[in-house]
Amino acid sequence: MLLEMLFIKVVFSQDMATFSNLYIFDYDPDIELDSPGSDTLKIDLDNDSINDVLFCLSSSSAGNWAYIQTLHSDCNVSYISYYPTDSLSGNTLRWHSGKINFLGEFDNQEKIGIRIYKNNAFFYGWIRAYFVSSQFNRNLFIDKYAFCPIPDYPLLWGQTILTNVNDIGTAPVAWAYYDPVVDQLSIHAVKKIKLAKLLTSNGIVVSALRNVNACMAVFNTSGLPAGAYLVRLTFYDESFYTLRVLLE
Ligand SMILES: [Ca+2]
Ligand SMILES: [Ca+2]
Repeated sequence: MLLEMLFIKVVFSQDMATFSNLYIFDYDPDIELDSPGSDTLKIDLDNDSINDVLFCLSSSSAGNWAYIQTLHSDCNVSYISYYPTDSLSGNTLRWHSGKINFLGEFDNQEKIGIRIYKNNAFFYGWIRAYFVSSQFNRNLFIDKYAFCPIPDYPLLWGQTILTNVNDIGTAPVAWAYYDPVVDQLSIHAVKKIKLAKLLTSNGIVVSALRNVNACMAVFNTSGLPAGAYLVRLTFYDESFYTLRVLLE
């Protein structure tokens, strides 16, 4: 189960990267770590194919300890417990590297800030983790994370999903990737697609994929003239989303 989730996550988040100024990834269901030593979760926040942090548990006589570990020297973590209103780029936070344990706040939630240094700038992101009591122990859950690819942006922890503070745009519901070499237009969405229609800019349906039941739908574009097209998505909650795509 966990392996399957991780696989989905990796494929999904890599595709998420290119089309937004704030990437948000919300695990559904949340990732649960409950086995010290064997259960781990690696996250590549900035989507550059280099994992940035790892979550794991380690057992002790007092129960499981939860750890977050930075996986390279340009990544730091901070706990936001004491300065909840300051931005991640503010100077009140202490940034750590290596393997650091965390306990959760009073509500069993841990607000984790992430800072990545590259191209002579800092980039910020955040992770929400929490604990749930299980028998005599606490299991760790990773709920969601976000990353802002704008250098030095004063991102708030929890922006935008948890606080609804939304001054730099939300993550897209869906996005497209067109590969002219294999004549494929892939549509990726944050929730399962029920129906995907490819339409000309005049609204004429060129192709329709029904009962997709996945977060990705792939159109074969061979033989289609170059130009602007629309992709109309219907989800299982009956909401719609329309994307404009260019085929060359
Ligand atoms: Ca990375
Ligand atoms: Ca979640």
